[in-house]
Amino acid sequence: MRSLWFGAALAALLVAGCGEGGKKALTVGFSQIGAESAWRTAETKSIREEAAKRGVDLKFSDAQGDQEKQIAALRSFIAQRVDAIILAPKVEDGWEPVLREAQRARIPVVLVDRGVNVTDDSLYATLIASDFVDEGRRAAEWLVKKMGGKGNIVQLEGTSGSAPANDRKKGFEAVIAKRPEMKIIKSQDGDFARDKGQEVMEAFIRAEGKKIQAVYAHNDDMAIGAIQALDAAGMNPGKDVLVISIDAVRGAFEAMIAGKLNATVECNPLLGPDAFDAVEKVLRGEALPKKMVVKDSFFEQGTAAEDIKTRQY
Ligand code: GZL
Repeated sequence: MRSLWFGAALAALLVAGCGEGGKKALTVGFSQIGAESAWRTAETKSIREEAAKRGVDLKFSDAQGDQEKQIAALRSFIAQRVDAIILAPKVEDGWEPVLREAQRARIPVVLVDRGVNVTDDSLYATLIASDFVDEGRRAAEWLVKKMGGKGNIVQLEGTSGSAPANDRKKGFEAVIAKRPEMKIIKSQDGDFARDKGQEVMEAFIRAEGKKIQAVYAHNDDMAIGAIQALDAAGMNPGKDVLVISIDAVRGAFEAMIAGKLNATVECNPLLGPDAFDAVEKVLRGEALPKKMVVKDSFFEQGTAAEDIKTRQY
């Protein structure tokens, strides 16, 4: 009789932990940087929605922009023995110890949206991200054409130490370096944030004033902040001062329709489906490429009113 009860209890336990169709539901830890930009919010939404769609038990941690909190979150996921971890690493350095702990616990880590510097790339299953160097290059090539190969540019950089800031700077400056009559007269970290972008742009205007002929912002949020500063200074952004940025969030299309932003290089944040495909593949023991490059488009003022109708973020 006793074994009958035991069997029923075990069956009930097994069913409780299963998704539909009797398969055990996955438990995945997601360490998100924070909510610094519209892009970040769109990425979080994509991951949460995809987890819900697949019946994944998602343990979500928002680090409020603090890498130490991200590392603590990963240690907590390891202690909870999650099946896999998704990590959006704020900066490139400082991850090796905690990634080794995950590897020792045999918990695969999928990187989304930003890369890491490690001595051993077996510490993560794959990186799903855009090509930030190419994004910077495309922004520079557009400016070279628009400015006729000459003029003064100011650069609003993303979070210092982050892969997108490092690579968007690298790609952009490599193109401008080949143009002796184009000069980056100011460059500073605006932390991918709108208010910081406005603040840094105000400082640039105090220092350089009308010498500024173009603004390159590493994301739309900082560009929108810079546009507010240029407007306040009566400098006519989008006309007398060209403004180009990266992300292609809804606010960028609104700024282009208003004639204040000239162009934006897309950086697609809808990484949920690819992230969970990668998690499922690595848990099935399938090999993954070390990097999966996200495809990005390019948008200019002239088509913004049409383009905005089909934007998903
Ligand atoms: C890019 C992402 C960047 C966005 C910013 O993958 O890491 O961080 O370009 C966001 O808007 O804050």
